Amino acid sequence: MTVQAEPYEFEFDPKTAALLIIDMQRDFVYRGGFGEALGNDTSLLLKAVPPTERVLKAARRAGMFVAHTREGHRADLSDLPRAKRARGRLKVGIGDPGPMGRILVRGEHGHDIVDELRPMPGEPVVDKPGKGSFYATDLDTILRTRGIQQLIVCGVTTEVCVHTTVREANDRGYDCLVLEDCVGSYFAEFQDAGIKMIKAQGGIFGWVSDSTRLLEVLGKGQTAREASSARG
Ligand code: C5J
Repeated sequence: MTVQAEPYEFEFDPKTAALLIIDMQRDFVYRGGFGEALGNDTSLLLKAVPPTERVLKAARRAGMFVAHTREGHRADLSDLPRAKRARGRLKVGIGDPGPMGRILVRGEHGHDIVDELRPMPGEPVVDKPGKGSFYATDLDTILRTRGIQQLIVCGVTTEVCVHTTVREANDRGYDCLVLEDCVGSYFAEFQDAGIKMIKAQGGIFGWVSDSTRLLEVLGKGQTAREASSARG
């Protein structure tokens, strides 16, 4: 399949491409969570959810492998580096009781994935203590075991966990397509710069497209498969 993208078209086979949805967690995305408590405008993240939901449904229909990540820590915070805990001099930070349970602690309501994008059985959920999805996780093993070579990336936030993951993936030999309307930042200027950086210099970290352009080709693939199975 070929998706129109920048800096040039992105070619992928749904059998060896995965949809990777990064950190679409209630605490980052929903009103009343940790992100908002820090003074951020969560609407900039929430607007990435509906297009991501459409892409998720299409990817499932196309039989693509789907994986989700969540940023967070063990309840005893034994995997929370001192530097990460101290950063920001926050009054209420990681591990403290927050509006949706203990902040960024696994098992808490706010740490889990938003209702619209709830993982289905068979879709791995990778818990990560850092910003990158490959650091201190088994994501690379999971992807390589499935023969995945390309990643279609959605999630939050664009310049933090999405960027770190795309850079890590790039160094590990994966081709990444980032869907511009399916990633979000609390800062409009970082969204803009983050997207530009990925596709600069001939696609230094990967490709950029959007949900509309991807859905067009996933939908066509679906139609072709249905027609060929109807023909027997
Ligand atoms: C942040 C993330 N922004 N998922 N996490 O702290 O991007």
